[in-house]
Order: sequence, then C-alpha cells, then structure tokens
Amino acid sequence: MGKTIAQKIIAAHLISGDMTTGSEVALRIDQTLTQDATGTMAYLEFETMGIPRVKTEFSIAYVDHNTLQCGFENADDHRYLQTVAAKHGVHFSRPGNGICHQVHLERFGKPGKTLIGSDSHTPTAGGLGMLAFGAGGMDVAVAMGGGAYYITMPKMFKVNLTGKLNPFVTAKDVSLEILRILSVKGGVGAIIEWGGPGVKTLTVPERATITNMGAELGATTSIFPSDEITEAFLKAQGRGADFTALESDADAEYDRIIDIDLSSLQPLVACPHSPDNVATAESLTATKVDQVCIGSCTNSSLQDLLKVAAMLKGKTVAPSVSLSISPGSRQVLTMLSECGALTDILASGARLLECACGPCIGMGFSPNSAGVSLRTFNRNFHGRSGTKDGQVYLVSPETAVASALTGYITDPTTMEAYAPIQMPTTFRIDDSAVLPPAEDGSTVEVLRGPNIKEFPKAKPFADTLTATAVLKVGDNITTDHIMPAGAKILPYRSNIPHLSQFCFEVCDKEFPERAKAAGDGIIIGGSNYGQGSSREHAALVPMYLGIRCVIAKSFARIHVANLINAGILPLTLENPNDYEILSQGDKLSLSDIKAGMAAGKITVVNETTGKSAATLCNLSDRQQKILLCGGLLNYTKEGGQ
Ligand code: MIC
Ligand code: SF4
Repeated sequence: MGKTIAQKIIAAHLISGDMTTGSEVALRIDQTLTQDATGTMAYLEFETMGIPRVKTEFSIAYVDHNTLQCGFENADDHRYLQTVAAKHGVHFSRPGNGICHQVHLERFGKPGKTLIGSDSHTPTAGGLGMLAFGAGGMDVAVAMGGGAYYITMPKMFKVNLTGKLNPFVTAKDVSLEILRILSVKGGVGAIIEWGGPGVKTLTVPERATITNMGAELGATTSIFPSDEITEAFLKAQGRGADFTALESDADAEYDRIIDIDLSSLQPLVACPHSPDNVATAESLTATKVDQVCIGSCTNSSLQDLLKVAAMLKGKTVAPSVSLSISPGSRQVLTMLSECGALTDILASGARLLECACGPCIGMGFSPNSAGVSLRTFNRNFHGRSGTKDGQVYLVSPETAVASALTGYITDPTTMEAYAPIQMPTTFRIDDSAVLPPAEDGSTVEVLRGPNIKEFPKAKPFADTLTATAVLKVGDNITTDHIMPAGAKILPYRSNIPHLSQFCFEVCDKEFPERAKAAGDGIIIGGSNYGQGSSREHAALVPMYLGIRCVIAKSFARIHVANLINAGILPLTLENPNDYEILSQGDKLSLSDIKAGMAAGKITVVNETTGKSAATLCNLSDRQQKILLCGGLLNYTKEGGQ
C-alpha cells in the first residue's frame, strides 16, 4: 500500500512502535523550537536532565510572546533564555526578531524533517512539507536531550483542493471553511494532508496560514507536499539546499477525504468565541467595528502585509476604528519599509506594533468594553484579548482592511480592486538577531532572576485515591480558561505559585483557594477538555493546586499529554451521560489504580451519592509508568526512555 506524506516522514523517523492507527509510535526529532512563554519551563526541565548539549540537528529559543516588559520579570526571563541557550547548544532569536512560526518558516524549517515546538501552532512549518508538532515543554526538553517524541499514530485525512481562489478570497478563508466543516474537534487524532490540483495555486506563506490553523481543528498536525513552489520559496530565502521534494503515493489511503473547490469560497468570519463559529462576511455587514488587528503567526507574512498596504494605499482608516499591524518578522518589516509599503500602511492611520505575538495573546491592544475586534489571528476564545466582554471575530487580512476602512464588517469582494502585488524573488536575509550558541558551553554562566521559582513536584500514584470533585466545567474548555495568559499573568510563566492564583479565573475565581483547601482534588470536564494552547502550565498549575485526576467526556491531544507528563491521571467517561452523576463537591474514589491502568478501565465511585461511573484510560506502558512514578521528569530521572 502506498504512503501519505506524513507516513513517509514518520517511517523515516520511527524509533519504535508500529504505524497502525491508534498505537503509540516514538519518533526521532530533528529540530526543536521554544518560545519564551513556555520556554523558561522547558529549559528548567532540560537543566534537571543534566545533559550538557542538545542532541538535535537544530534547536532554537524564540522570544516573541512576553515582550511588553512592564517590570523586571520578562527581561530577566529573556536573559535566562539567552544564557541557557548559549550554554546548551541552542540558537537564540532575540526579542523583536519576530514570531517563532513566521521566522522558523522563513529561515529554518526543512521539508521532510521533524520538528516539535512548545507552542501549539508549530504545525505552521507543515506549509513547507515539514512534519511539525506542538508539544508540552517537557516533551521538548526530552527531545532536546535526544529522547523520542511519542504520539498516538494518527488517522490520515486528505483535503483535496480544486479550482483557484477568487480575488479577495484567501488562504484564511480556506482555514475558516475547514473549521466550518470539521469544527474545533474534527481534526482530533488526525493528520491533515492538503493536496489536489488547487495546492499549486497556493504560495508557501498561504499554505502556512492553513497548516497554522490546523491547530484549531485539534489535528495532530497538518502538512502540504513539498514541490516547485516550496523550492522557489526556499531559494528566495537563500536556502535552496534545504529543499527535497515530497508527495504522497498515488495509492496512499486516507481515512477521510474532504473536497474543497477554492473557486466556490467567499470571505468568511469566525464569530465570538470559537474559531469554528463561522459565518460569511456578507451576512455580518451590520456589525460595527471598534478595533482591527493584523498580524500573528497566522497572517503576518510579507505577502499578507503587501496586500494590506496595497488595499490601504491612499485611504484612511474609519475614525471609529483603531487599526494595528504587527509584522511577523524583522525580515517582513524591513522589506515593507524598503519597498515603501510601510509608508502606505502608516499613512492610513494604522498603528505599528512590534514584530511579536502582541494582541493575539492579550499582550496589549485589548479592545474597549464590549468592543468588537476583528483579528487576522487564529483564536477568539473568551477573554483571551484581555477584555473580558470583548467580541473577537477572526478574519483574513483583506476582510480586516475592508472593515477598518468602512467601520463595519465588510465583505472585501465589494471593494475596488487594488494594484497587484509583486513578491520579491529574493528575500532580505539578515540573521544577525539569531545568536548561535557558545562553542564551549561550560564557560557560560546561566543568569536567573528572582521570577524563576522552583518547579512543582508531582506525587507518584498510590493504588487508591479518594478526592473531592473541586470543579465541574462544560464542553470545549480551553487552556485559556484553565491557565489564562495576557499582560498581567504571562510574565509569571516561570513562577507556578504566583500563576496558581489565576487558574480557571474565567470560569470560577474561587477555584484556586477551594482546590488548595481540599488537598487532593479532581476536575470534571466535558468534551474536548484542554483544547487550544500547548502550555504545560495548564497541567502544572492544577497539579500544584492538588489536582490528581481529570475526568472528562474527551480530551485535546497536547493537553492530555501534558496532564500525564505532570502526573495527573486523565480518565474518559465510557458513557458520556455519566457526566450528570458527578457534581462539584462530591467525594470520589478510585481503587486498584495500577491494575485499572493496565486494563485500560477504572471505575469511579461517587461516595456522596453511591453511584459509580466507568471510565477508560487508554494509556501506553510508558504513560502508565510516567504516572506511577509521578510525572515525566521523575520518570526520566529514574532512567525511563
Ligand atoms: C497561544 O497561542 O495560545 C500561545 C500563547 O502561543 C500558546 C503557547 C503558550 O501558552 O505559551 C500555544 O499556542 O501553545
Ligand atoms: Fe503567538 Fe498568537 Fe501565534 Fe500563539 S497564536 S504563537 S500567541 S501569534
């Protein structure tokens, strides 16, 4: 039987396991990336492993999330990252150099290689034909140390693209269309391969917009073929030597094939508060807009911003709208400036922000009270913008500009045509903001500020557990609910005790105190629990607050791995209706945990009501061992592979 692109890369990187769907496979990882909000933890974890130098082909630490520097915390963390990277063989991308995924696409991603990153949008590199996964910091630390990355062998989905996008309809609309079709849960357990003749009409940055938002589908990752378009992009980046061609075999088999005719798409919008709450721009034209933000790892490439500049040229933003532009990288910003496009952007009244994540993660530029904010980003979860009642809509750069000019959500196809943009055949290459590691790391002193606090320790599992259900939540709980980010909280990503005060703040302000008072605790969740970010803080902080187990209808992939790594037992209700017999405040007990893990089934007895619920715990041998010894760090220290 022929192979899909992903199966070919997995086969070439397989350390152990068999590639049958649903079984665990261990993969050799060629490259790793971290960003600063998750990176400090990842390097603290790496340091505890006692390995002097990373063993990957290439590892890099980006600083792009925490760049506001309101106090000493961020700058201290940047110094820690810079020195720990230099010491252990990791490149360091300085603050201001750009958003990790955009810079990685431009400068370091390679077709056919594997990449894991401590950020859920790492699959952006799939736009180049790289097999790239978002992962928790501990998994990245282990991969830096030369260890394998474990995934459950995914199903293979194919999206077959035909036709060609019409003017003003974009790759972002393709992302929103697939979200409309599949929903935020529809990609769970699958790798999405994009193929068909329509692929040839999409540039690498457009492909990367699509693979980026595969994260919103819950997909394990997304990937495009590597073809002549990939080669031209790499050559223009001075990296022609990194090219290899990749395509699936003609007789490759897929679990599901979805057809999208690019010519039939129209501009789409994801309405508050979920990326799959999709409507046409045309149906929303009565919505008045307060703010428009263009940027993020989804839509901040040179191609995107040249189009933005062309649409803004000679026009002025509506007086009621505040427009921000965050270029994805220093390369994008410099090239915009060199060709004069930046002048057109600024002349329109737009506000230029740093080449960083910025408003996407609530680091500044929060909307006004109940304000409508149109963003070219990938997530519009409740509260993420920093304004609790903010109404965030996700759109393409074209829809963003059209709406910024009129002051209402506007279908850009109703705007007049703009002058065609010219993409350069060579990009401006300047890697001076990427610092290579020291040749001899032993001479480098790692600088730690007072914001870096000790790592919390998980407890090994005994054979029984009696604990209170300290919180019950509904479906689609995101990591932004569990461990919010934003300007006030994000600077404390290396300080779990401080962060713990904000755990589940969006749902229930009393949760942290209640959990601490209860001692051992259990959380009851609905379906797709933990969707969104890769932040392991959404597992480490509950662990610090005494959570031992989460019982849910279903889990998101990266979060469930983070729970196990943090020593928290994830249990899936065998019958989702049993969710009703578990209430907040109930005393729950689990017995014969070890045998239950091995058998894949554990019964939860509700001591308060006398009822019981059957749960599934589909754990590999390795995952059982990790939980029994109190998390991945303990497991690795005890010699586990
Ligand atoms: C996000 O988009 O939510 C983030 C911030 O990039 C996260 C990582 C984090 O929480 O630090 C992600 O997507 O993994
Ligand atoms: Fe940064 Fe936003 Fe992309 Fe996350 S989704 S990496 S916060 S730009």
